[in-house]
Parts: sequence; C-alpha cells; structure tokens
Amino acid sequence: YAYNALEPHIDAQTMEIHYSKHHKGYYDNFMKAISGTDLEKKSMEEIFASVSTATPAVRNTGGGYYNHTLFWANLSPKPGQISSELKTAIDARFGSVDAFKEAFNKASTSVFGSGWAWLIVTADGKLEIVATANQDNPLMDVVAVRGTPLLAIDVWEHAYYLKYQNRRAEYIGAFWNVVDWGEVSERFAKLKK
Ligand code: MN3
Repeated sequence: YAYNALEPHIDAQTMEIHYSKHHKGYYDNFMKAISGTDLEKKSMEEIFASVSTATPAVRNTGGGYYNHTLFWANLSPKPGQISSELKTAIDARFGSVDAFKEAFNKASTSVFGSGWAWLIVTADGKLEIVATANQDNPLMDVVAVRGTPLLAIDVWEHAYYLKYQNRRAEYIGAFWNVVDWGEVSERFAKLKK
C-alpha cells in the first residue's frame, strides 16, 4: 500500500520517513552486522532465540528490521475480519475483543520511552499481551515473556510524533482503524497447524 493509504489515521509523511529511513536503516545495518558471520545462514527466529550471545548491533538492528516488517503487514487500508477462531480465543482469554483492546492500549501507553507492545501466543498456547523496550521482541531470549507475535504496535515517537506529537494514546486509538485482523488471524491459524 502507498504511504498515504492509512490516512487520516497514520499520515503519509510519517509513513514515508518511517519506512524509507527508519526501517531501511535497520535493514541495511542488520545486513552489515551479520555480514561474514555464521548468522547469515540462520533464520530471524534462530538469531533471536540466541540473541543474548550476539552483538548489540545484531539485537537492535535485527529487531528493528523484523519488528517493522511485521508492523507493516499488520496494517492495511482495507482491514480484514477477525476469524471466529481468534475471536473465540480472545474472548476466552480477555473477556471480549473490546476488553482485549483496552488491555493492549494500556500496555502500549505504559511503555516507558521507546518500544513495542505485542499480542503473542506463548509456547504453551496462551494469548498474552507483552511490552518490549527499544527494538526487542518476544522471539528474543532476553525478554521476560516469550512467544510468537500476532500483532504489534510501534510506540517509538518516530511512529506518531509528526501527527500526534506527545499524544501517544490518540495514535494508539487511531491504530485500531487500520489493524488488519485478517492478517492477525492468519498468523494465529498458522500456529494452530
Ligand atoms: Mn519504528
């Protein structure tokens, strides 16, 4: 989708800078960080599973690259529908989709400084909402609660400051208008197979 496709919820200038500068910077620097190392042969999941033994550059740029790729995929100007399977799981865990959103909003607004909030599925199959600092993510062996990401929100100031300035909660509220529940549901379905 185009940079302006998520207007008015996420503005074109933010999207362009976020994708063409921030995301690309993480990607380019990640490629440099793993160049000539045995990490070149590993999947992102494998790298994150032992990221505690990697350099800070691999952790920060690899996380930045992966997290943004997932973030773009989770957003759409034409958001799909939540599957009945995922809705049932969210209802069972959080009470309702609205109650889930409220808890996710709380986790997102509570991130101190730069970071991300996530909906994940843990190894034992439970849905959880977690937050990570900087460019860490729930696949990394350095975070408190690990799991496979279904949905993520970037709450770094670069994700919203041009349009929302300090009003992070307003950005998070607008985010729900462009969340592609179809994509999130597909991630969930893949884990169940
Ligand atoms: Mn970002």
